[in-house]
Amino acid sequence: HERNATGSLLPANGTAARIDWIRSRMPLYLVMGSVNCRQAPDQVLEQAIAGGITLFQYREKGKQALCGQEYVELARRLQDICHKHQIPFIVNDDLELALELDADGVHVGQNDEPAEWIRQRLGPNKIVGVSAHSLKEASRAIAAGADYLGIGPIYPTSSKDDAEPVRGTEVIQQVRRSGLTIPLVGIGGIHEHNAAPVIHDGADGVAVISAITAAAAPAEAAKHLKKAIAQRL
Ligand code: 3NM
Repeated sequence: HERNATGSLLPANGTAARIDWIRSRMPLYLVMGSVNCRQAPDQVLEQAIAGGITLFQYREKGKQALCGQEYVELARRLQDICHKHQIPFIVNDDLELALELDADGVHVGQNDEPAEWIRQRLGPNKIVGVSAHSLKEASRAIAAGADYLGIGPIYPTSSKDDAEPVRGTEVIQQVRRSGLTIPLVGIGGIHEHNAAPVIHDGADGVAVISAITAAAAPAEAAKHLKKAIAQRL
């Protein structure tokens, strides 16, 4: 196995091959930190990979979030698991950690460091993801060099304290209707029984926290989500 799941494999910026590659990673995107897990995060991630997730984001946020050395150590362990299975490892909102670990990319929200800056610091060989909650934010993120968008919250979520108002798939539809073809996932309250409309309305995949991390059997939960999505792709 290659140590870096993407790195040299990621096609050059602006090419159709790169966009296809990123899109192929969108179907089932697990976002997770220790706070979200009922079992050891390492085990949840292993099971989620066994169940078929295609991309992973380390998002260590919330009151009980790890910090300092523990935060970095968990990141390293989860990155190792991702590498072992060739799943790209994305870091949420922490450029310095991503650089230190040589992560595959960074995901930022609207209140985090600007995407232009993230792209400039990471260079062209890494993945930059941006959360967008409107067509305007989506267009700006694309201009800033985003490789993919996370659009949400699609449904009510209890995994993010400062979530924006629920918009259903409206913003995804607006983005697609305006002709933007950038790879994108829907996020927020998505589970196996409500994932299909998200894909139907234009997303390339779904990003989930609790549907997998809070499941009694994360591998089964991931498998069922994968199935619900595949029926629509
Ligand atoms: N971002 P769950 S919603 C991390 O709307 C995150 O941008 C959102 O968790 C956004 O799958 C969200 O448990 C939480 O609802 C997703």
